[in-house]
Parts: sequence; C-alpha cells; structure tokens
Amino acid sequence: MTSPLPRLTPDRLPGLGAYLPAPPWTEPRIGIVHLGLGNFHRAHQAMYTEDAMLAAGGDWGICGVSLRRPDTRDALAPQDCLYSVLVRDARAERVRVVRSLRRILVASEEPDAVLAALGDPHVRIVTLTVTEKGYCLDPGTGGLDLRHPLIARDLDDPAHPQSVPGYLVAALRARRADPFTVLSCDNLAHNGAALRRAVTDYARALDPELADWIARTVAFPSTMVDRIVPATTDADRQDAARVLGCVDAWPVPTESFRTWVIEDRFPGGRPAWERAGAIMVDDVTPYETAKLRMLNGIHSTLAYLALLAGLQTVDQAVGQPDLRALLYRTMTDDIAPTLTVPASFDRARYRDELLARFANPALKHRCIQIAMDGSQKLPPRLLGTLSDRLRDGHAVDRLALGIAAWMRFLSGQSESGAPLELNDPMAARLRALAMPGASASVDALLGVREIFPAPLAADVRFTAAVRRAYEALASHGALATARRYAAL
Ligand code: CS2
Repeated sequence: MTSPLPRLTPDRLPGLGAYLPAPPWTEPRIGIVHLGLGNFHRAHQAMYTEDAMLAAGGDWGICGVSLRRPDTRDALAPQDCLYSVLVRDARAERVRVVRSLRRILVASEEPDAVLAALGDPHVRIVTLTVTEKGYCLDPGTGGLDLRHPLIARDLDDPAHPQSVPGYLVAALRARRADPFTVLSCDNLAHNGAALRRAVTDYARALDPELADWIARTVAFPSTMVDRIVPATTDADRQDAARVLGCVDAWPVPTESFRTWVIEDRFPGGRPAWERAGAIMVDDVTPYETAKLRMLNGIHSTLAYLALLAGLQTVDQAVGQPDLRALLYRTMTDDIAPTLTVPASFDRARYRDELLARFANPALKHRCIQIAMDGSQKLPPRLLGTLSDRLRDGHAVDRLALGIAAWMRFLSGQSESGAPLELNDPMAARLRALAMPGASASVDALLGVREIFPAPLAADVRFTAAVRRAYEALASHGALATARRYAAL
C-alpha cells in the first residue's frame, strides 16, 4: 500500500520549522566519517554535532558508514539523509528533524568509496559505534584477536579491508601527512585505549613502522556516551508521519536525557561539542566506569531476569517491585561503592535518575535488545565490579545473579516456555553449553575464557555464588529470587 503522504525531503523543510532548531542552517562540508550508522549514533553524536554547528558553525557534516547492511542507506537516501528523532518522556513527545548527516555509504557494497571518504583531508575525525564485537579484541590479552576470521582475512588483503581495524589502518596509512582523530563511542571500558590497541596491533602485523607512527601520532580520545535509544518500530514511523505530515522511513525514538563526556585530545580540531552540552575532560575514566557499571550493568541484569519472567520492556520490568528492589540494592550496596568519582558526582542521585529513566513508559525499550551480545557485554558491565567486590572481601550474590540469569537465558526459554531469541557472536557455542535446566552448564559456561578471565573463574566465592543463583532461579523463578536477593 502506498502512503498518501509525501516523503521527508529538503524541499519540505520550510514547512517543518517547528521541528528545526534556530538559527538558520548552513549546509556544512563533511568533516566527520562515522562507522556504524545505527539508531544510537543518529540520536546522540549526530545531534550533538548538529547543535555544535548551530551554536558555533564549522564544517562538521557527517558521512555515515554502515559496515554491512544497506537498510539505513535505503531508507534515508531518498530523504537526502534527513531523519527525525522522537524525543519521549512520560508526559511529552518532541520531534526534531536532524540535518547533520550528509551522506551514507555501505562498506560491503562500496568499500572504495569508504576509503575515499576516510582519505578526504577535510575529514578531521572518525567516530565509531560498531558495538563491542566490532573491535575484534581478544579479552584474554586485551589486544587484537589475530585469529578472528575478519582480521585474518584483512591481513591477507589489507588494501580491501572489511574489519574496523582494517579500514582504519588502510585509511591512516594513506593519511600519514595529516591523520584524523579516532573517537570510539562504544560502551567499552577505556574505549579509546581499546581501539588504539586494536588498530596498532593490526598495523604492527603488517608494518611495525606504521604501527609506531600511529602510536606516536594518532589521537584516540576515550569518551562516555549515554542516551537510551530503542530500536524503531512501525508505531514510531506512524508517529513521525502524523507529527511531520510526511513520511520518514526511519525515525529514531529516544529519551530527552543525554550525556557525552569526551577527552579533549583532537589535534586536527573538533566541533564545539561543549556548546551542545558535552563535557570536555582530561580523563573520562570515572564517568565511563560509573556509566558502564551502574547503567549498563543494571540494564543487562534487569533484561535477563525480566525475560525469564516473561516481561518484555524495561519500563514493565523496573515497574515490577521485586526487580526494582533488587536493582536498587545492587546499585546502592554492590556497584556504587566500587566507583571512584569526582566529589560533584552524587551516586545516590545517579541511581535514582537511572531508575527514573528506565521507568520511562514512552520508550518501550525492549529487554531482548539489551540481552543481545551478552558474551561481549558482561565483561565490561559486570565482571569488573565483581572482581573489585571480591578483592575487597564482599559477598557477590546479587552481582552473580545477573550472570546466572544470563546463563538461564542462554537455554532459549522463558520460565513459561516461551522462546527467547539468542543474538550473540558466540551463539552456537553458548547454546551448546547451556543445556536447558542443567546445572552442569554453569561450570561449562564459567569455563569460556573469552568471557570469564581465569582468576575470576578460579575464585570459588564467585563460582559458588553463580551456582547458588542459578539453582535459585531454577527452583523459584526470577521474581521470587529477585525478592530474596534484594533482602540479603
Ligand atoms: C543498553 C545500552 O542495549 C544495551 O545493552 O544497555 O545501549 C544503553 O541503553 C545505552 O548505553 C544508554 O546510554
């Protein structure tokens, strides 16, 4: 069925003034290439960058690159890359049309165009949201996994890369006179350092001299990004059409909250992101650790428990009193004490703000979206907290409950027998280890070294706590177990 409404295109902008911030927009040249063009980038960095340009000018238009899938390009190309962001809180929705995305490329279809875009001397920054798995790191060493199939492939044919390190090194090699700054915006601990390691390890395998030059010259600032951005649904598309009076094939829903803390190391210049509310700092570590452990650690714990109990969205889950009580206790007593934060950072306020954000009924953030890629997400979100608590001699039952819930989730069924989709780069291996209901799978899963480092897996306080939590979930279910663990 064809829609009677016209498409969102540049000629419609004059009629959409209510959804466009002032002052008038000057078309920028492209100054940023972004790898991993998903909803998160479009609701976060693209908006900050647009706001920075509106406040302070500058040519920081964005060329967005999808690494594999053409769907974003196919949806947005007929719109000249314009799209809308639906900013939703419990009581209000605000719609904003974003113009900073100026070009979209699909690396799997036009790799040479991606390399040419990265080679444009006007591009001063390459930003990334490629998710944890895009870094191809070996969790055991923290370095690049040279046996990763994509990496092995790229090292054989470095002029035609497919991996993220492969693209960056091919592009940096061509820009030795004038390199770009590389800004990881993924939820990894020390994301700048992690990316620097991936890139220099890759370069070293090809050309040690190039690796040394990258290590000496190229800046990889770390950053903490925060905004909850659910996947787009057809209801969101209808909503955008109703408000705008034209069709946006891929609007992005999000919350009004947003934070961006960035290490200020941009030798080639940067947008005036601070004019858009970003916080520029020398060291992002305290913010990043607080966000990964509190927000993301709790998000994952909640998602697995909720899915086992048959709850689908984050607001439903956090509205369930037992789950809420568990999260409150875990944040207050298990996670917050591990954080080293500036005096101005109020941990209790941060916790309460997170619970309020999770309760946003307008977001409909699906737990299954958070549950994906657990093998990649659990280490930065939960295992650091666990190790710190064990080091300091504390019980880790509540933190272990999150791990046990993930293990039960891997068996592929909720407590009522409904199927749970497993979307994870290690899915086949994990599914084979997680036999439904068998507690032997706890030991098998704890033996996966890519997830659980040897010292943690050898700590009987941890392994016993995971086993107890797994048994409790099997015998009493997620909600009753959450209630009991909240009261421990
Ligand atoms: C979530 C994050 O999907 C997930 O795993 O925990 O994407 C979370 O919504 C963002 O990090 C919030 O900034």
